[in-house]
Amino acid sequence: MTDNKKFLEPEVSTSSRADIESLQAQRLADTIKHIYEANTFYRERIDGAGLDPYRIKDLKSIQSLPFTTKEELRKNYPFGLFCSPHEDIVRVHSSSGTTGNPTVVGYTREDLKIWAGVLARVMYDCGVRKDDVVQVSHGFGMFTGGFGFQYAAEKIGALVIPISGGNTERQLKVMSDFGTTVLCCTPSYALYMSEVAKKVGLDFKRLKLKVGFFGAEPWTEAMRREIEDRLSICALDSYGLSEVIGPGVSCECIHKKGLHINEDHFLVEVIDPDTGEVLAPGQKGELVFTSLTKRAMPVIRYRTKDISYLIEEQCSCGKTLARMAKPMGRTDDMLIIRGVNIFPSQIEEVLMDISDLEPHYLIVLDRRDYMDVLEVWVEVSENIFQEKIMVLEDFESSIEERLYSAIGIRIKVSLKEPQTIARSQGKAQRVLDRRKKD
Ligand code: DLL
Repeated sequence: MTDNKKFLEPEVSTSSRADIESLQAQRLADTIKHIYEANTFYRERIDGAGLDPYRIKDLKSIQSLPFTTKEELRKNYPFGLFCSPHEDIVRVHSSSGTTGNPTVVGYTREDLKIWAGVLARVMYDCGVRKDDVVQVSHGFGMFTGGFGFQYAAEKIGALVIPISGGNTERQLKVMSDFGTTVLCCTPSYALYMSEVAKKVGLDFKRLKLKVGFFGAEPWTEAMRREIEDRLSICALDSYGLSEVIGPGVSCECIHKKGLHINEDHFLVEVIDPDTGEVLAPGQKGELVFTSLTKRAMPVIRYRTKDISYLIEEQCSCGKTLARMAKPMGRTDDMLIIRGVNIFPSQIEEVLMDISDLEPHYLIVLDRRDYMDVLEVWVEVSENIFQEKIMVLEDFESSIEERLYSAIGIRIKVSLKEPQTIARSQGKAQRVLDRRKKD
């Protein structure tokens, strides 16, 4: 691996649409044949769809297969959808679901290499090299964040610090003493780090940090500005999910104009979440992925519940791989209040643009008189907290107006003292649902 290339694998990253699609079609055919021969669940599905698994010629044939849902993965817990013999599987991870059985994913040795490869590719293409010091502050364990970035950065040859999440003061000391140049964690944890840094008197401008790969949860452009400003870093969005492989499915380049999808390994579709209809580029809908090279646990038309759209125009970085817009949230996080659909990210975008508010908020859902009510708790900064009650009440009303004009419904805002809303060291919990199940 030479270190002066622009892209790690330019032959893939800059290939023509025709070439990438022909590679995808060939890999799709291999995947369908593999799962047909290896797993009864898939054999029945393929037979049920009337598809000949030995005659998959083009990408369109995928559309005759049904979608796969998280519920189906759960039903086949833990190893029911594995398509490689037990002795070939060397690792399992699982999703961070909080209800029911988690979804378990398996990897062969080759799958692990692919995973490290796709994530190394996007990191390298953003400038990560052998002489970098990569601090992995994602959790290590069943969550894919920690190990994913660990192996990818090692593949590049960088020095990796597998510090995991938590113990923030130690994170900062390590960052400063070891000369960390690349940070990998959730965006909410990055913000929390900036807060602790302020408390201990650490100035990020004096550190060597240059780029951060932030992901595992939705975050807005306003949050990016906040992180870049506070950490003095180029903040990039990295996306993935354990069912598909983990982090490394897609990632922004330094132009920050959408996340390049590693299309040679993952086939993407965007569908209307209600009808299942496949949507055209530019149309917003649910992301659906089919893995093209994984062996232990391939996924076919996996419904992610993540909302985004595809971007067709070529990126100025020179990569030709398709891009997806920054995911705006999950269909199951969408709130429907008085008939209006709201994503927490829309509220975040408004709040983060208002000075004198801290980037810590909680959306509280309640039910009063059989009606759902939404309230937003948000912290004010120290300087305004000292103000008189009347000033704070006026401030609340002005935020309510801003939310109303951006979202179209009245949302009550409740200002909170600094440091009172729970901080996250992993995925942030943005919604507190207090409605009684009735
Ligand atoms: O969160 C994998 C990951 C780790 C991605 C580290 C990036 C960095 P899961 O725990 O299976 O895997 O959760 C997957 O998290 O369906 C999205 O809803 C959400 N998610 C992941 N990345 C992003 C992102 C990892 N960049 C679920 N923006 C996904 C918005 C994201 N949501």
